Amino acid sequence: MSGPRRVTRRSFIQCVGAGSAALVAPAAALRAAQEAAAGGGPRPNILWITSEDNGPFFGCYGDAYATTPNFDRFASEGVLYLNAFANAPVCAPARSTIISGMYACSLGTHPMRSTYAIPSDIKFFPQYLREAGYYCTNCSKEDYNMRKPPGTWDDSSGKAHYRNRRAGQPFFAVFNLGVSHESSLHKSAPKTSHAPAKAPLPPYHPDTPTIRHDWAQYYDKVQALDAQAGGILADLEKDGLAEDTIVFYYSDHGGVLTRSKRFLYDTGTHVPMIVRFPKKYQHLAPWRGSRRRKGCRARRSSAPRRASRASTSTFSARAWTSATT
Ligand SMILES: [Ca+2]
Repeated sequence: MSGPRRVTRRSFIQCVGAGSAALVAPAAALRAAQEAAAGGGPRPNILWITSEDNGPFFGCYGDAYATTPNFDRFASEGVLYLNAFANAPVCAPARSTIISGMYACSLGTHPMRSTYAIPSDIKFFPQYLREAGYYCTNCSKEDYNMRKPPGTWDDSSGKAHYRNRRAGQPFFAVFNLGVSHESSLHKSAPKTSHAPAKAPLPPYHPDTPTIRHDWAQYYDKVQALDAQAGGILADLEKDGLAEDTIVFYYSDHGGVLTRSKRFLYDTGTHVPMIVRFPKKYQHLAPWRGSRRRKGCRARRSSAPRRASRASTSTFSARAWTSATT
C-alpha cells in the first residue's frame, strides 16, 4: 500500500458533508459499502478500532515522547487525519453521534446519561449494513446514551467477532479498546516505562512530580493501546483479510488528563483518526485525488499550505499550547 495521504479540513468536510470524526466514520463506511454494492463488485469488510479518551499522542502525529510503532506503521499505509474532532468531549454524547450518524445535540442525547426517547424510525447505522447482508459485531462498549433499536447488531458482547460470521459473508466489526480510558489513571502505578522527567507538559499543568508521573503513566497506557490495536491488525493479516478490509481507527473523544475530557477545548475534542483502504478498494475512498505524502515525519514540512495553516494550532504534539485558550 502507498504512503499516507493528507486530508485537509476542506476535503474532510467535502468528503462526507460533516466536520466531525463521529460522522465521518459511519458515513465513509456506509458509502464504501454502498458504492461497492452499486458497482456489482465484491463488498469490502469494514473494521473499526475505537479507543477511549485520547488525543493524538502518537509518533505519527509528531509526538516524540510517544511509543506507538503499530499506529505509526498503520498511518504509513493509510490516511492520517490531522483535523478530526469529536462532537463532544465525553463518551456518551460522542458515541450517540457515532452510532446514529446524527449530532447528539439534534437528537436530544447530548446530556450525559440521557434517557430521552428518540423517534422510533431512527435506526443505528449498523442496521443498514445488516440489511445489506453484512455481519455486524460490536466488542463491546456501547454507551449510546439512548435506547438501542432492535436489530442493530448480530452480536454486541465481549465475545463479538467477525470470525463468527457465515462463510463468505462481509462484515462490519467494531473493537472498543478501553486501556487508555481515564479510569486507567485512577490508581498511580509504582513505576512507568516512560520517564516522568522527560514528559512534555502543557503550560496549564504545574511542573510537579505528581503531574509528570501522571503524564508518563498515560503514555504507558497509550503504548498499551498501540499494542492492542497492533494485535487486531495482526489478526486481520493472519486471517488473510487485510486486503479485503477497510480499517478505521479513531478515539471516541480527546483526553484525558485535567482540562481535556469534559472540557470543550481542542484537548477534549481533537482525536487521532487513521483510515486504511486496501489496494483493491482504494477506488471507494472518498478522498481519491488528494495529495499523497510518504512517511509520517515528512508530512509536516511538506504539507499543502491549507492543511499547514489549518493544523498549526491543533496538530503539533503539544497542540494545547496554542489552541486551547
Ligand atoms: Ca471515552
